[in-house]
Amino acid sequence: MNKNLELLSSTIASSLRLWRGTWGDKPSHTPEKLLVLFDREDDAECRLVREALTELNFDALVYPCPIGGTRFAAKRKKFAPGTQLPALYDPNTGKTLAGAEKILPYLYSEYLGTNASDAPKVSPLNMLGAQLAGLVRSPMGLEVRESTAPKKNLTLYSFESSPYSRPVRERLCELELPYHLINLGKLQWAELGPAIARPFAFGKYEPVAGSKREAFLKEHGKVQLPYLIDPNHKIKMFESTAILDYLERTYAK
Ligand SMILES: N[C@@H](CCC(=O)N[C@@H](CS)C(=O)NCC(=O)O)C(=O)O
Repeated sequence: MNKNLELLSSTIASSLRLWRGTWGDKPSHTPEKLLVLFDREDDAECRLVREALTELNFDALVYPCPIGGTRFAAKRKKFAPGTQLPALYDPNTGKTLAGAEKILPYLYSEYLGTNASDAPKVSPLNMLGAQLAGLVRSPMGLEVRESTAPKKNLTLYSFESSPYSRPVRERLCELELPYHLINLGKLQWAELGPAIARPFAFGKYEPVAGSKREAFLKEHGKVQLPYLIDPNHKIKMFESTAILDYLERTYAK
């Protein structure tokens, strides 16, 4: 897809969700062990769960399950039997849940200490927005494409509503590439906008002390998403279009 159209439709998708999955400032306690998510990028219920993961500032090991994909079928059987997506396995509690209606209240009550009823709802309105967002991006991130399986998991720094990160997640999904998703949701107004222009950061940008964003800035000298690490080819890269090209060249058949 043309680069500008890609960005426009990804921005429309985020707008249809009213930019849910942007802020990562809920005072949750971080799960000790990484959550495992069986996910389909362009699926409405999966989108609601990924939004919650950003908002709770959680990371996850994502096993993409596009339509027609079979790469993680055995893993699913082990961790999350059944076929419903999204499916979440929480190694901290040993619980497996399938469907946003079960996963969202679980995450909120387990890690935010709120009533399960305070969690985002799988309401008709939320589902409509999530489905329309999917429609705008369809068929990207929906159906499997032939690919080479990586030996080691990739790592992606992203946040759910990021218009630049979405196409990368879609490509990872289509190619069934498992990845450690590190969500760097926004924690303050200074972080709104693209990396090259922070209209609300008056003066020098200072991330919140002790945050994942602070660690990222220390390591890279800037906070810009998406950022991909591929340990299989010793690759670390910024820039969504370069990442998409790299994934295509390296893994698509
Ligand atoms: N040209 C870059 C632009 C990336 C970019 O600006 N990403 C936004 C998120 S959508 C960002 O990093 N914003 C700064 C922040 O979140 O702190 C690309 O295509 O990857």
